[in-house]
Amino acid sequence: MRGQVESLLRVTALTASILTNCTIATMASGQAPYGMTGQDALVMDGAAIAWVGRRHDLPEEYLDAPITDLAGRLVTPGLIDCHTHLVFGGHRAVEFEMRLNGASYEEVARAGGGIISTVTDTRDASEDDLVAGALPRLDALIAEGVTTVEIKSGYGLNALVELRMLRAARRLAQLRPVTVKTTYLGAHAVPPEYAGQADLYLEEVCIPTLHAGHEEGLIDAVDAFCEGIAFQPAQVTRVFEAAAALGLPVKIHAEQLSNLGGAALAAGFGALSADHIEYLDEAGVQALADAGTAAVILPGAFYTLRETQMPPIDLLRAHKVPMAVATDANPGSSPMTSLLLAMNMAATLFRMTPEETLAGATRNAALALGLADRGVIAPGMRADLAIWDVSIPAELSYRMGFNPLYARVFGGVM
Ligand code: DI6
Ligand code: FE
Repeated sequence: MRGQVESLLRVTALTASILTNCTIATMASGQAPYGMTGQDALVMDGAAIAWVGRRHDLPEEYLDAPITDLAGRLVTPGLIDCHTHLVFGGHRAVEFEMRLNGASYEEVARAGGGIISTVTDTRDASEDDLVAGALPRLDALIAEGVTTVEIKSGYGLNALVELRMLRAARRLAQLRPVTVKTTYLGAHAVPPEYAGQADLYLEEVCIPTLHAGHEEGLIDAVDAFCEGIAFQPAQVTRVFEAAAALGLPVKIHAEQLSNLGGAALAAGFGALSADHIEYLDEAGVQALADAGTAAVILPGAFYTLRETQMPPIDLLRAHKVPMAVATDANPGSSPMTSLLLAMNMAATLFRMTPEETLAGATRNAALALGLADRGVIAPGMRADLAIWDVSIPAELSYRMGFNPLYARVFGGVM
C-alpha cells in the first residue's frame, strides 16, 4: 500500500513542474489588488494549474518536481482577446490614405472603400488565403502573451464565405498554440446584393447560414451589429431567437454610434457580452448587471474613428458590470493587433485603472467568452500563463509600443 502511494506521488511529480521566484498576479477577484497575496510559486500538472501559493508552503508531493526559476518576473493569466475580426481579406490602407489626403466619405465609398471593400476582398480569398492573412495578426497577439482569442465572421455575408471564414478561424487553432473561440457575425452588414432588404438577407442568408455553421460545429457564439447603419433591434431579435433555438450564446455590437437599446435587448437573451457601448445609458447598464452580461470596452475603434462619446465606465463600475478590454482587430475601425495597447488606451482614454485593464484582458474577457476554466490563476484552471519582464502589473498598461513578454505558457507548455 505504502509503495503504491509512493509510486503515485512519484508519477505526480513526473508530470508536475514548478514555477518559482516570481510575483503572481492571480487576478482572482475579491482579494487583494490583482489577486496578489504574496504567492511566489505555482505548480502545473499537465495542462492545468495544480497549486499556487508561497514556496515554503509547497505540498510535499511536489518536492521532487522540476523547478523553473523566474528570477523575480511577474506571472499573470495568459491574456484573452475576447473581440476580434482577425480573419478577412485585403486591407483598408488605401482609403485611410485617401481620407487623410482630404477625400470625402462619398469619394471613399465611390472608390469602393468601407466595410464592403473588405467583403469584396474576403469573397475573393480562398480559405488558405484567409489563414495566411490572419496568421501574422494572430502571431502579433500571441507574441504579447495572448493564449485565447475570439474571432468573428462577418465579411463574407453569404453562406459560402461566412463558413469559409469560420473554417479558417478554426484552422488557426491547429497551426498555433492558442484557443480560438468562433463567433458567427452574419448580421454585420447588409451585403450589396441585398441593399435595402435587410430582412430578406436575414431570412435567405444570415439565418440559414447560422444553421449550416452550427451543424458543422463551426460556431461557439452568435453576434450582431445593432446600429442605424447595420441592423435594427427587431432584426437582431430574429437572429438571437434563431441562436437561442440552437442553444448558442449571443453577444452584441451595440451603442457604438447611437443608443438603440441593443445592450438591453441582448441582456434579455442572457448575452455573454455587450461590446463597444459608448452610448449606453444607466438603464442599459442596469440591464447588463441584472443579466450578468459583461461589457466589452473597445478603445481601438473609438481612437480610429476619433469618437468623442466615452463609454459609461463609472456607471459600469458602480453597477459592478464586469468590464473586458479587447482589440476589435479589424481592417476598418480598429486595425490594431496589440492587446497591451488596447489596455493602455482603455486606461488613458477611458480612465480605467491598470488593474481593471488587466482584469479586462484576463478574468472578465473569459466571462465575455463564457469560459470558466481560465482568466485567473487558481488550482484546476488551465495552465495558460504570461510571464513578464516587469516589476509591477501596472507596467503592462502604462507603456505604449513595448512588449515586455518573457515567456508564454499554453496548456502547461512553455
Ligand atoms: N463595428 C465596427 O466598428 C466594425 N464592425 C463593427 O461591427 C467596423 C468593421 C469594418 O469597418 O470593417
Ligand atoms: Fe467588432
